[in-house]
Amino acid sequence: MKLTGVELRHVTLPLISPFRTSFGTATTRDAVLIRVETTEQQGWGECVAMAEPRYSSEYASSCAEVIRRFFVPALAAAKSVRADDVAGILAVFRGHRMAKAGLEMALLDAELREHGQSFAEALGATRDRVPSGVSVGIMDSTQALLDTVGDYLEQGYRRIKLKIEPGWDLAPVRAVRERFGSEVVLQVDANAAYQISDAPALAALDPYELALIEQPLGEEDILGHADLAQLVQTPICLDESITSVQAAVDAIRLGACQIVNIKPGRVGGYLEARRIHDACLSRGVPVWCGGMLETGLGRAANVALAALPGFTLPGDLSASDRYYRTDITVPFRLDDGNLPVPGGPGLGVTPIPELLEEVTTASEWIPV
Ligand code: OSB
Ligand code: MG
Repeated sequence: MKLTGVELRHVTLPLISPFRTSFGTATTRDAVLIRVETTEQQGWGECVAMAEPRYSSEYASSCAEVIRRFFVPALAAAKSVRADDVAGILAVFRGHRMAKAGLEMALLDAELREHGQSFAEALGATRDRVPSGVSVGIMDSTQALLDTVGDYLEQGYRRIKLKIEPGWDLAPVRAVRERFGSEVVLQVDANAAYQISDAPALAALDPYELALIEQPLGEEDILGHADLAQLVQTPICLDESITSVQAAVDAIRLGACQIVNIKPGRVGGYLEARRIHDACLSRGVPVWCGGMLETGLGRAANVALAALPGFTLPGDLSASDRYYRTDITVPFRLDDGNLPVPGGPGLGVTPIPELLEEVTTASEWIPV
């Protein structure tokens, strides 16, 4: 297929409730959506970078800039481009993985629609539904946290993840365990808020039988995580540190993680995400699908990815109403704690024009 134009849409969706992590508080989801037009089809992508460079160095408007200025001209120069070629063509540009991932996703959607194949089929999914986990932000009080967690458990979520930071770790974990019991699958995510000298505070979580501790230390601190893994019993899982299949293989070999969070945006796309899945599966390392508060577009692709056989732990894939009163696609709903894997061509969902219009703050057309 030949790329004939790209539309970038900046959207702002109000969150149902503020989402507080160790790196900041979000009350809205500001994202860049990407629509590609090819000679045969159109396709949608979602860039997962957030409004500010706190979780990652990329941020929404940096992605729009690098796509407009460098990526679209590079792809336009190719006579014909398949989704499989995108990463190779863009490899001359360093980094900017979230921007690359969003653009590749849109081209993959267009290509699969052309061939009548779903994301799930193309990626190698082996299931038609995936268990749904929920990520719970830092709260002002333990009572507020218990109310929130209780509500999610009642809705059927299969796994609870608590955001933690120094000073909000032992107390919330203990309170949730005491209130809801040991059967609840429980894990924590620090978003790089700790130092190796905090090992005793993290080891204090050992008695609570957490499934994992996600990204306790800095993004680049691979050896620190390997050292920490010797000091705590809870398995270490990496998120921010895993930027490629190479990074994943190295971290595993160095003993820095026992579990891997795969986020397609963070690693440069769904095709690299699948390679990480394959590498982890062959090494016996469990993986799960991370989330970035995606709209229905990114969620559709994530659910398809999470249906691959190596995704043996519930992902950060919640129903649309955990995030948004009104999603831009047909909303994803929990069914007995699972989300259905879309079966239609491409993503299997598209933005509903009126709903998309309502949340669009700016749009630009990049002709090629
Ligand atoms: O670290 O996993 C993270 C959201 C935004 C940025 C980083 C993270 C998260 C989440 C939410 O934990 C996951 C979700 O439900 O989409
Ligand atoms: Mg995380």
